[in-house]
Amino acid sequence: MKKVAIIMGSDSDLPVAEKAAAKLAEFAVPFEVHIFSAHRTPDEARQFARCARERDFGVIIAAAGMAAHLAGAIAANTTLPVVGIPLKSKSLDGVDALLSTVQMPSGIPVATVAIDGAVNAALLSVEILALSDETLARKLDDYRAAETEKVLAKNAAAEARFNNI
Ligand code: RP5
Repeated sequence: MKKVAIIMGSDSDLPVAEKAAAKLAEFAVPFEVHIFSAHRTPDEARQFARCARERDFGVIIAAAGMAAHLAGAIAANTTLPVVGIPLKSKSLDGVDALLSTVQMPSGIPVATVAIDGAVNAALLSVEILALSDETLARKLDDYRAAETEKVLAKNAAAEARFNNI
């Protein structure tokens, strides 16, 4: 199976990025974690992106906050799918990173998830890998069914409490 790379701009991004790592581990998808910054270590970020396909990665998740150019800078240097996670910041609540990540020019796509949306970034990566992996596709079906059951159980509890049924 191909690997997923989780790249983040700073170690201060780890609390969110770790949620993507945990979700990938749940699906037994192999991954690597790296801290490369589009601004502070641009050469390392570029080098990683350039070699990612030959190093057997299938998807790159890029998480960054503030003027978040990491996902775009990675995408500029690879044709692997790049999933961008805009991270919440103190001053602008993540809207800065959201706009920096989502507003890519035509030709260099970044699939941007919600602010701090690490779980969806991981799930989207699993879905991409599952295009060529039936076992992974079945795991996704099972996961979705289990999530649905959880919500239905919450609904049943709320109905029992408030609707006298
Ligand atoms: C971004 O700047 C990083 O992705 C991080 O979210 C933000 C702040 O970084 P630190 O100053 O906490 O290292 O590049």
